Amino acid sequence: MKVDLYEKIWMWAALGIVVLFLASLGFSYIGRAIQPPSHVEMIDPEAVRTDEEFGNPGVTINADGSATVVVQAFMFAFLPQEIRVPRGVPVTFRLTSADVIHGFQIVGTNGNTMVVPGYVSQFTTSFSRAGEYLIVCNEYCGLGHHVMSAKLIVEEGAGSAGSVGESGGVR
Ligand SMILES: [Cu+2]
Repeated sequence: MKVDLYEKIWMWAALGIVVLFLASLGFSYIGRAIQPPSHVEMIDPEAVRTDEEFGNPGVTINADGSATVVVQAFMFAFLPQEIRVPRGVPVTFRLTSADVIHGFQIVGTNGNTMVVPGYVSQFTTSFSRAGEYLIVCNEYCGLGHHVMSAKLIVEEGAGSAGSVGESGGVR
C-alpha cells in the first residue's frame, strides 16, 4: 500500500501527540502524586453548620502523629481561616460546602479539590517544606469569589524529625 509522505508525517505526528499525553498523565500521577479523588461521602448542605464535625471545623492531631483537617467552605470564606499542621506527616483534608461549588487549592502543592455541596471531599497529602501557603477558591462561586482565601501554616513539628525524603509529598 502506498502512503503519501505528508500522510505518513501526519500519522506519526498524531501518534506522537497521544504518546505525549499519556506520558504527561503518567508523570503527574506517579511523579507528582496528582490523582482524581476516589472518596464518596454525602452530607446535607443545609445541615453543615450544625453538623457535629463540620460545624466545628479545625485541625486534629491523631494518636499516630498524622493530622486531620476539617474545613467548611461557604460564600465567601473557608473555616478555619488559618490552618496549622506539622511538617512531614500525612495530613487528611475533609471539606464540604454549605452553599455552592467551591474550590480548595493549596497554592504550590498538590493539594487541590473541588468542594461540592452535598458531598465530603477528602484527600491526604503531606508537606515536606515548612512555611506559609496560600489557599484559594478556584471555582467561580459568586461576587466575592476573588476574596475567598485562607492560610495554611506548615510548622516544624516534634513528629517531623527525620522525615526528609517523604514519598508522595510535595515540594
Ligand atoms: Cu468559593
